[in-house]
Amino acid sequence: SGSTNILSAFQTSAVLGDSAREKNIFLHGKMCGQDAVVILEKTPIREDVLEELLRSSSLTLDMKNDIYSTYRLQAAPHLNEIKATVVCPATEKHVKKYQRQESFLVEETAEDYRCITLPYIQRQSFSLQWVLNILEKKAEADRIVFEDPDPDVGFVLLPDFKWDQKQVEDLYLVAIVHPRGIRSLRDLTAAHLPLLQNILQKGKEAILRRYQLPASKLRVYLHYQPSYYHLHVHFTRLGYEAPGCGVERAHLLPDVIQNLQARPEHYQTRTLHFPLRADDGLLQQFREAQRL
Ligand code: M7G
Repeated sequence: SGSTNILSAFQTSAVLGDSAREKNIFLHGKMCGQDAVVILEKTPIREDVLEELLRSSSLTLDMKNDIYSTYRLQAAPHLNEIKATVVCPATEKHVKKYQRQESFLVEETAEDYRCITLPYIQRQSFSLQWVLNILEKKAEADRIVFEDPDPDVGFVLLPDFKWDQKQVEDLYLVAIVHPRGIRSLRDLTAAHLPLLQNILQKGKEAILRRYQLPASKLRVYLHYQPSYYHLHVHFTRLGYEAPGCGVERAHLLPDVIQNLQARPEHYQTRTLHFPLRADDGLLQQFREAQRL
């Protein structure tokens, strides 16, 4: 927290993607000699500052025609913020993650997982340092919404860094599990049911207490493939289309629990489908194994 201007040192080399609808832009460039990714995003208009916004801003007429008119509204700076996310130093994989890309659906059998996916993610996946920092209270400790410290069924619930916490409309939290070594959905067995049930139950309760948002307004899910191979669960507000939350990657936690209750080895044996981006190294592996 506090005021800084590290972005003045950022030299843009490429626009990785942008969206007029989402009002964001993804940039690649250099910062202090290191590769960096910068994401700029206009934040939602908040209801709690509407009054101030309407009364205190200056208005310039753009056009008027019959009953129609458009204006430019110059809001006070504190009512018109842009959220900036910085990844520095960024790896090539980070740059690829934020680059707009065509994607392809992969059908991963249990054998594909063992022979293609697992060796690949063991060779290269994103560093888990940020996750360990959270579990060890070395970063974001003041942002924790709820923690169950139990080493077997415990987790830390905190705001996802995509959420600025200013409004509940785009609520986004992540629950990061305390036990180490559970990489993804594929590692889950019936032995993890107490962990998963604990996250679902206590996560919902904590969100109701803190944000007055009931379980009927929450989407609780895991990604497969995830970006980070330390088990974590996403909690987002129903109706909010979080960036990157396509249906193909999401597995609702209550469904995961039921699948494991019905078949303890469900996720070791089933074929799973997920999209991979054209430049994803894992896609290349599936192609080389002629599984695509
Ligand atoms: P994922 O399903 O592994 O990958 O989710 P995805 O990013 O492709 O969806 C990881 C989640 O952790 C994402 O929702 C990220 O926005 C979030 N996240 C990533 N990082 C590096 C951080 C961080 O440093 N702090 C917090 N609070 N959240 C993060």
